[in-house]
Amino acid sequence: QIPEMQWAQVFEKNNGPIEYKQIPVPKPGPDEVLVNIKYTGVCHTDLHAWKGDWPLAEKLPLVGGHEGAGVVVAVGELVNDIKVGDHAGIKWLNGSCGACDFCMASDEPLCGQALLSGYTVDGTFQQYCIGKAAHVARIPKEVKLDAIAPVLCAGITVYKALKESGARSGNTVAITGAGGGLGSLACQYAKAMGFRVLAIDGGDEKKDMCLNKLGAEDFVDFTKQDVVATVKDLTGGLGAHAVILLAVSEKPFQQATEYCRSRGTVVCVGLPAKARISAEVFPTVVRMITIKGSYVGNRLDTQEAIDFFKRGLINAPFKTAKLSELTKIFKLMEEGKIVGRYVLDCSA
Ligand code: 8ID
Ligand code: ZN
Ligand code: ZN
Repeated sequence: QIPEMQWAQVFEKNNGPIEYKQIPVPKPGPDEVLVNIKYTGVCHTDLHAWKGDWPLAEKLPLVGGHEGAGVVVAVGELVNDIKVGDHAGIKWLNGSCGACDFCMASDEPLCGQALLSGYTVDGTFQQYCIGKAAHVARIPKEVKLDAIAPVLCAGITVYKALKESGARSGNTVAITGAGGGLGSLACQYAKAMGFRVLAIDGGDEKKDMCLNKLGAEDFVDFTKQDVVATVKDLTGGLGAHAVILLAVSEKPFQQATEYCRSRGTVVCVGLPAKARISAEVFPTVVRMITIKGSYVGNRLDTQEAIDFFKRGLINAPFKTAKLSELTKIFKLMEEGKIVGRYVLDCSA
C-alpha cells in the first residue's frame, strides 16, 4: 500500500534551513517508476547542491540525494522491463533524452537534457522517489540495500574514472581524497581492477582505513607530508601512472601533474567550488601528460559497478544514520570529518 504522504528533507533556498517534513508521495509518469527508498548515501555533491556551489541551475525547493537503494512500488504504463517488487537504485543521472548524439553513443551523462536526481528533479532524501525506468539501476535481490547505496554514485563514478585513466593491471594509481566517500570505493575498485593503490588523504583514521580495510599499499598524509616528493619516492622517482582527483579542494588540481608519471593521466572528478586546474605547460608537454575530466558513468558502467559489488570485491566501511539526521551529516562532511561514507536509513 503506497501512502499519500511521506517524510522528506527539503530546502527552499541555498544555505537555507533543511526541513524534515511530510510531503506528498509523487506519482510516476508513463515511463517512470516509483521506488520506496530504504537507504540513501550522502554524497558531497548533495552538500554542493545545498550550498549552490556550481554554475548549474537547480530545482528549488529541492529534495536532494542521489544514492538511493530500494524497492519498486509502482511502474508507469509504458514500463515493461522492471516490475513492482524488484530492487532498484536511483542514481545521479535520473533520465536523459535518448535521442541526442551523446545518448545514441551511450554517453548519456553528456546529454544536454539530462535530469539529475537531487538537483534538477527531487532525489532520494525522501521515502518515495521517481526515476525514469530506462535509467534506474537494477539491483540483484541478494545484494544488501544499505551497503549498495554508496555504489550508486560513488562506486559508479570511481569505477568509470579508473577506466578513463587508461591504467593497466600492475600500474600504480594515486587516489587523492582516498579517505572520503568516493575515495573509499575508489581504493577498492582500483585494487579489484589490478592496480597498485597509493592513497592520499589526511589523518590517522583515514590512513588506517585505507591501509587496513581498503587495500591501499601506501598512504600519503597531505596534512603532514610533502605529497609530490613522497609519491615520487614511493614510485621509484617516476610518479603514479594515473592520478584520480577526488578531493574537494583546489590545491591537488594544481599539483597532480607533478606526481603523475610521464605519459600518465590525471583524471579530475572532485568538484570544489570555483576551482581551476592549472599545470606548468613545459613539463606537461615534454612529459606527455593527459589531463581529463570524468563524470559519473553510463548504464553499463552502473551495472558493471554493481556486479563488482555482488561478487564480493567491494565492501567499503560505511556508517548508518537516520534520514532525519541529514543536517548533522552535512556538518561533519563540511568539516572533513567523515571517514568513508554515511548511509541514511529512510524508514521514519
Ligand atoms: O561524476 C563526478 N565527477 C562526481 C560524482 C560524484 C561526486 C563528482 N563528485 C564530487 C563531489 O561533488 C565532491 O566534489 O567528488 C567530490 C568528492 O565527493 P565525496 O567523496 O562524496 O566527498 P568527501 O567524502 O567529503 O571526501 C573528500 C575527501 O577529500 C579529502 C578529504 O579529507 C576527504 O576525505 N581531501 C581534501 I577536502 N583536500 C585534500 C587534499 N589536499 C584531500 N585529500 C587529499 N589532498
Ligand atoms: Zn554523488
Ligand atoms: Zn540526450
